[in-house]
Amino acid sequence: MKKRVFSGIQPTGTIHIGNYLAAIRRWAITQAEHESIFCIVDLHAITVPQEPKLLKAKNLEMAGMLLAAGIDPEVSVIFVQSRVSAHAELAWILNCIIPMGWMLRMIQFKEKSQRHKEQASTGLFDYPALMAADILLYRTGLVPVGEDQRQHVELARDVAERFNSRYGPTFELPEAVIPEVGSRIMGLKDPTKKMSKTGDDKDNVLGVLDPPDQIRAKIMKAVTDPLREIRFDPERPGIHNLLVIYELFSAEGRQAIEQRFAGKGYAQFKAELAEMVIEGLRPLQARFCELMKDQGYIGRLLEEGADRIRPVAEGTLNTVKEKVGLGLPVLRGS
Ligand code: ATP
Ligand code: LTN
Repeated sequence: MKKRVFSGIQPTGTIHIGNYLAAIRRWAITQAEHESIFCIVDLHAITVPQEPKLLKAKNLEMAGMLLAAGIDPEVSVIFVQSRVSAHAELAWILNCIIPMGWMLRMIQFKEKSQRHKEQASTGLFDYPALMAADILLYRTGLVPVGEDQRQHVELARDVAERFNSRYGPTFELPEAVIPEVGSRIMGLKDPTKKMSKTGDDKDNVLGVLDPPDQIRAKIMKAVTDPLREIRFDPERPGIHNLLVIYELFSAEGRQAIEQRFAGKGYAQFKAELAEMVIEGLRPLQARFCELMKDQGYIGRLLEEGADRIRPVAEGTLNTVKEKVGLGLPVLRGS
């Protein structure tokens, strides 16, 4: 049976190869297998401070990136989260059935709030409830994401089960779809932490729009280890991460890659990896530049996407309100 696919990406920071390999590229490859919906989550973006003048432009830029990566607006729906108000409304209702204890277990909040200390907003804490609303509004079956989002998708599933058992069958139970390889691309400078769009040292992050010279420089500076042996070994996070990136861009098997670099030095491996990444990203960068020349077109696509999907979201929201008992009873007389 065909399931609905939904995923989201924040319109913030540098779009990096972790976002591309674990999320955007896979969305494009599998989009025709199911009904696919991709959302640029600007309401999630404002959980940390954003420059108001830049945020709208970032929405367009992210849409340009999704299109450049091959997401076809004839096949999939692309839209901006804040253009469909049912997301925020359902998030509130879900807030009222999610136990605090579940939210307190969310690892991403613990990590991100560390960075922002006492400035961390209530929205940042509540982020998973909004994400659950995104997913459940469309009766989503499959949620393709990177490893860092697994816990949030599981929360969405738990919320769906809790709602269904309290109010009767309403939501589909969603499942995370996480790639076997590359579900967690690590930082180039600190390969013990995931590469991240925001708050990272520039040299830690390989941006999909980085020009060739920058890609070369960042990869050459990437942290490895003193062992000088080019082998897939998760115990050696630096070289392992670079090999995984090579594997994903080359589509070669692990054995073939290890054989190719047997007895060779890290410098040669890194140089070849850089060229592989540069060539892999070249068509995407060219398409992105082309698309960004006509921002009116991207804007219209996003509005059409929101218009197409809004009735689905509102349909679910109305069912939910009815079940929860919000609004007025049907009154007799005028
Ligand atoms: P931030 O670090 O600011 O939270 P982000 O890089 O995690 O940003 P998101 O917009 O939150 O970017 O995530 C978009 C998608 O990219 C999600 O599916 C997420 O799981 C995936 N993703 C993010 N970082 C990585 C990574 N380092 N490796 C693999 N996938 C990743
Ligand atoms: N929290 C996600 C982005 C996101 C999302 C979603 C992903 C918001 N809503 C719904 C999947 C489904 C992140 O990548 N940080």
